[in-house]
Amino acid sequence: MFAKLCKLNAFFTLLVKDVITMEGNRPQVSPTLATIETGSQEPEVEEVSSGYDTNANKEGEEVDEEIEKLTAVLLNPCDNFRCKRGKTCKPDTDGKPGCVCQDPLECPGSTNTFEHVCGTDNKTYDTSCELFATKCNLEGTKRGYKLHLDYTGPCKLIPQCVKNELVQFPLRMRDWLKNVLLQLYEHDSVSPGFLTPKQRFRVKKIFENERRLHAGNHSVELLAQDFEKNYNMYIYPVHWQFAQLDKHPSDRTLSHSELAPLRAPLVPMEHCTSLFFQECDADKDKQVTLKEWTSCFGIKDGENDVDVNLLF
Ligand SMILES: *[C@@H]1O[C@H](CO)[C@@H](O)[C@H](O)[C@H]1NC(C)=O
Ligand SMILES: *[C@@H]1O[C@H](CO)[C@@H](O)[C@H](O)[C@H]1NC(C)=O
Ligand SMILES: [Ca+2]
Repeated sequence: MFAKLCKLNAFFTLLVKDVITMEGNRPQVSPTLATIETGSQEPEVEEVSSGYDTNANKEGEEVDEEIEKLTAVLLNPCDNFRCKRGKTCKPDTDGKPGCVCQDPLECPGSTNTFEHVCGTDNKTYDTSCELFATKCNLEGTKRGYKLHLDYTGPCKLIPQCVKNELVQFPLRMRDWLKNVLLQLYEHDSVSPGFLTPKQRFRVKKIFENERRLHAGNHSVELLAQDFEKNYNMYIYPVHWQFAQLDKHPSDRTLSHSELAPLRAPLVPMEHCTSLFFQECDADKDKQVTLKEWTSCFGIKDGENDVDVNLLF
């Protein structure tokens, strides 16, 4: 029972929008899927942010360029004006830019099936653009309120997750997080930029540890054994993943939309994903705190192993 674990998050946009997939607990970087817009990656800005630098002493040429830019803005007030997903910019009668719901029919069509998404209404949308545009147009209705992106790919029958499988899920995921970091470390050694110096320092210790379990298709028993034996190696990877997701905002809790980049590509491949994240929110407040997260992965709080200083 070693289905693929697939992950995609903000961090991996560094890998030129690659996806890290995982077969038999061995992560592989594959340049196949385009980033899937789950919505949480981008702050929901509605303000103009064209960033004119008014202080600088500009040379003539630059001034010309600025004037050209300003003229363009006057002609098309929607240039550089960003709207949140599902909306599009439209100038009002005074020519001021504003955001209105996008017509789902105006979304660019999908170029391959990877771009399809399944909504919480169990309906397949051609692209995430179509889903969010649909949601926007339903604003104020119950159906609109309940519509979210459930997972990437077309809707399909997701088998129920049974207790025994649910127990195995964090074991494999924990091992996989460690392997993803180790792989980033190796990429970073060839061309720096995949890890920050602080991250690199942490992962180096795991990488150089002779006793570590190497990536492979390991049995659940071996994974459990290794967790007991090499417990310390798993602490940072679990914190690292939390920090990668906790960015909108960085408040040490994960909302549904912050979890989405990890959850959405994983659900169609790992049928226990949804239940796992549901159960992870122990107090059912729809937010996964650092304590809840680490506890889901077996990190012990009692011995100061849950450490906010490891969130980088
Ligand atoms: C992993 O090993 C199990 C048996 O130990 C086997 O059934 C499964 O097909 C293997 N998966 C991969 C991806 O090699
Ligand atoms: C969701 O849609 C898929 C594909 O149409 C179907 O196989 C599945 O049974 C549906 N799931 C639910 C819970 O209705
Ligand atoms: Ca957060």
